[in-house]
Amino acid sequence: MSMRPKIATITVQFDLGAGRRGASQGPKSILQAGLLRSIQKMDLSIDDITVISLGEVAATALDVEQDITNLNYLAEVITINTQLAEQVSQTVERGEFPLIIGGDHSISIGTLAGLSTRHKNLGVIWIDAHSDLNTAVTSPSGNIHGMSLAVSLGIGHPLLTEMRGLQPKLKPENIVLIGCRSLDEGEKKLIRSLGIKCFTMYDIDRKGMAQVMQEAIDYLKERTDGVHVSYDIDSLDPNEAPGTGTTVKGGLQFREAHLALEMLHEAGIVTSAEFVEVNPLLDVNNKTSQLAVGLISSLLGKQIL
Ligand code: HAR
Ligand code: MN
Ligand code: MN
Ligand code: MN
Repeated sequence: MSMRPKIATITVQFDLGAGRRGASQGPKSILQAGLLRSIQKMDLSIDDITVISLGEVAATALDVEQDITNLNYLAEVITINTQLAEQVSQTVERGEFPLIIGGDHSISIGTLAGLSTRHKNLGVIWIDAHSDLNTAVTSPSGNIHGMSLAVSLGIGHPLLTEMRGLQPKLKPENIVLIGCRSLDEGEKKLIRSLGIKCFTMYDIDRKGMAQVMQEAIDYLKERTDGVHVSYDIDSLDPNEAPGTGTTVKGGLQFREAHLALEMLHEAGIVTSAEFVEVNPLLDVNNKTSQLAVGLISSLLGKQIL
């Protein structure tokens, strides 16, 4: 964020993309853990918070069949993401920095659809234990939070992929996955066939986070017109982030997670970000919400000294 634009926080109270309830309460919990105070300490200017929820909108009013095979809560996912895409699009048109707080990871569908109105060559750093590259055909669960990256590539149900236009929102060569350690067979095939750049936990162990991030930054810098950071809190080890719905052992350590975001800040390439999958109902002493506040702050430029 070299020009330090105004930050527009968009909270999304939604968890029907996930297999268990609770991530809809992530935004409230992260705000209670002191997000705004932490941002204000950094002398950044922030806009009013926009709150998005299903609220009174009857998802069933949508002309979507309720029992499409293996796409759980499809109508609700479409409803929330259509609203989010509109808000994100307005934010970037105002020249502000969208900071989206989820909610489960299905909200990336709306975020990326909204960003695509401004960025024709958007880069994405997807930090996650998973790759979220499933379709209704390959998904073991039918939960749409495991499909959002595929949808943004134009792969999936047309009601999802065609949100705000027919074009795919992303190019596979503009994506970097970081922290993967739980990939389904269909996802592995897609990563290989599309040539998506992927730094698994093995690569992080082998090279160290600093080198992985430097490679990711160098790779995206030369080919994109902006970089979105999509941060799934389950990228961290469950010992650090117990408050999330699909924990996977062997994840990022506290300092590795911070270092990645500190380096992204320093690189000055990030134009938007989202933090997802904090589930306060599963948390221990608010640990995961506090962690999220710290991580967001690192990305926005908080320094130790
Ligand atoms: N790959 C599994 C599925 O599609 C699990 C995905 C789960 N969770 C997430 N996404 N939090 O990153 O169901
Ligand atoms: Mn995810
Ligand atoms: Mn995940
Ligand atoms: Mn700075």
